[in-house]
Parts: sequence; structure tokens; C-alpha cells
Amino acid sequence: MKIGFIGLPKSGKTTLFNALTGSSAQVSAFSTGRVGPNLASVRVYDERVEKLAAIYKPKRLVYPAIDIVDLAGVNEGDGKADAFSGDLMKLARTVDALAIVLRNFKDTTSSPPAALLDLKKIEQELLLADLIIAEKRLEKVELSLKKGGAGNNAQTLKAERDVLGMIVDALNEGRPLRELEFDDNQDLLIRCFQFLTQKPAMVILNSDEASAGKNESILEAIREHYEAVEFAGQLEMELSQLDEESVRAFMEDLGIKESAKDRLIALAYEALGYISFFTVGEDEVRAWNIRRGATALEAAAAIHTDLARGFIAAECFHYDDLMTAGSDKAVRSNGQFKLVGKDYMVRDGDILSIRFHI
Ligand SMILES: Nc1nc2c(ncn2[C@@H]2O[C@H](COP(=O)(O)OP(=O)(O)O)[C@@H](O)[C@H]2O)c(=O)[nH]1
Ligand SMILES: [Mg+2]
Repeated sequence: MKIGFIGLPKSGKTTLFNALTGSSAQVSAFSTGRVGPNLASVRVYDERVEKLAAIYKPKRLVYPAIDIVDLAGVNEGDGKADAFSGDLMKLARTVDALAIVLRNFKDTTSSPPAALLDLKKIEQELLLADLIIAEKRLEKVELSLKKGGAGNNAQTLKAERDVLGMIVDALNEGRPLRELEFDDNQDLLIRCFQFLTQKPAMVILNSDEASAGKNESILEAIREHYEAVEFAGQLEMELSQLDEESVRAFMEDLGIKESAKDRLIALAYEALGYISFFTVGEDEVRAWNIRRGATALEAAAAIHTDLARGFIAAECFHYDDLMTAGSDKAVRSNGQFKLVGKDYMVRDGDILSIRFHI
């Protein structure tokens, strides 16, 4: 899963990126105009993995990872660049979810924060970027239909024209595409455009240390449309550069229970609708993430394409039952162990073992 940070210049994207990933990319106050996005991978810690490891004593523990991209690394620093250049939008299309960063601290040019207005601005940019793509393609499709040269393709082109027409209308009304419903066929037709307003999006309110925790009204307004979280980015970045021991002491002092990283991950799972399943064995105990509603076959595919191709069945029991029973033998004798087919809907906490042959 890849999350892209997007926002106005100097909203603190790079600061947050550093805080969350433990990196030390340059923040724009000291920008060198370096080209290219900042990219890092963060481990998704899950305490259930450790509990499982206590039972299976594997050689290694493996956690899923989330990639975080600080998108504006592309064009920040040279001052002239448009905050939402074509290059940046192109890159933004490749992520699974957007995290919109809003400035809620007084910046060096002393303009007071206006997080909700900034959010509107960003939404407009995203709508516009999608509109340009949809209109351009619609024009082309209509032209081919008019020329009548589409032949066997006419049916598909008509379907594409219809769905693009619907999309253009929605975007013109200021509606993001994630609010629209598409059937499977339409989904297939528009997937290649990677529309930005169709991606799951969450909001990070980046507040100064003094006001953090006191911005409920702003957060409430944001939460009408998005999953949202408040970070004190600057402070989090400073914390991330300390050793673990000092961080824990600091967090206790400040009454912070969960690190920014953990809160972002939880939010991303929520926004994307992700759940975790596990595989266990002598070699490794491992957590995997998939979308809620995914089937045993999709879980197999997440592990390896061969497992999906040669899928026979999945042995399945639940983490909670294992913890109560104490061992998988006990789970079996309790009748909580089952064999499921490819259409089985995986639950958060399922422990799976795929039977397959190729
Ligand atoms: N007071 C305060 N300043 C911040 C915070 N986050 C970032 N800044 C400052 O805002 C400026 C821009 O930050 P940067 O991360 O480069 O923003 P970007 O342009 O969105 O990547 C820098 O001078 C940061 O030190 C914050 O949470 N509080
Ligand atoms: Mg930056």
C-alpha cells in the first residue's frame, strides 16, 4: 500500500514525512531544490504477531509495510513551480491513497493558518486535474464515434462515453468521483485513468504544538468528508530523532498514547478499509494486509501468485480462538478449525494456510 502526501507548499509535508518515517529529508526552509519525491517504507506493527510468535517460536517475524511518498518533493524549492504541476499529479495517480496535509500553524511569512480554505483549494486542484483528463478522453471518444470508424469497438466506446459523461458532470458540480458508484464494467473502463478524486483520501491537520488538541471544531468540519487526524508535525519530527527510551518518556510527559506513525497507519487502514490476516509456521509468523471483503483466493494471491493459481482450499482458524484455546491442537478439538473455499470472505485476525498445487 502506498500513501501519497499532498498539500500546499510549506504545509509541513516533508516535516511529517520525516517524523513518520524517521528520515531526514530537507524541509523547505532549507530547500536545495532537489528533484524527486521523498520515499520511505514504514513497518506496520501488530502486537498479534508477537503473541503468535510466542506460540510458534518462528525464526522470524514479518510485518506488512506501507510506502509513504512525499509527493511535493518533486517541485518544491524552486519557488516558481506550481504546487500542483502536471508531474506531481502524474505521480499522485500512482498511489493507493492520498493524505492531504493542511497547515495549522503560523508560518514564517506570518500568514495565519486557514486549514479549511486550504482544503477547498486542494480539492479544487484535484477535481480540475481529473476533469482535464476526463474531458480530453471524452472528446476523443466522441470523435471516433462520430467518424463511425469504431467498428466492433462501438459498443465499448459508447459505454466509455456514457461513463465519462457522468464523470465530467460530477466533477463540474464539484463532486469527487469517490462519491459515485460504478459497476464492474465501468470500473474496468476508467481504471486506466487513475482518477485522483476516486482515491481514498484522509486528512492530516498539522498543528503547532501550542494549539494541538484544541482544534476540535476544525477537525469536525473536516470529518464531514474525510477520516482525519491531528499531528503536531514539528514536535513529532523532533521526537522521531530521539532514541526510543527518550521518546517514551516524552510521550508519557505529554500524554501522547500512540505515536504519530501508529495513528497514521490506523487511519490509513480505516480509509482504505484494510484488514490483517496471518500466516504461521516454524520459519515465520507474518501479518498481511488486504482489503476488507477480500476472499481466500485474494488472500492467497497477496502471498504469492502461484498460491492463487493452484488454489485448492485454505485451512483457517481465528487468532482470538487460538489465544483462548492456547494451541492449534486445542483449536481443532474445539471445532474452530475449518477448511474454506476460494470465495470465503477473510476476517480480520484469520490465520490461513493455503493448500495448492501447480
Ligand atoms: N510551528 C510549526 N512549524 C512547522 C510544523 N511543520 C512544519 N513546520 C515548518 O514549516 C516549514 C515548511 O515545512 P515543510 O515540511 O518543508 O513543508 P512542505 O513544503 O509542505 O514540505 C518549515 O520551516 C517547518 O519547520 C509544525 O507542526 N509546527
Ligand atoms: Mg517539502
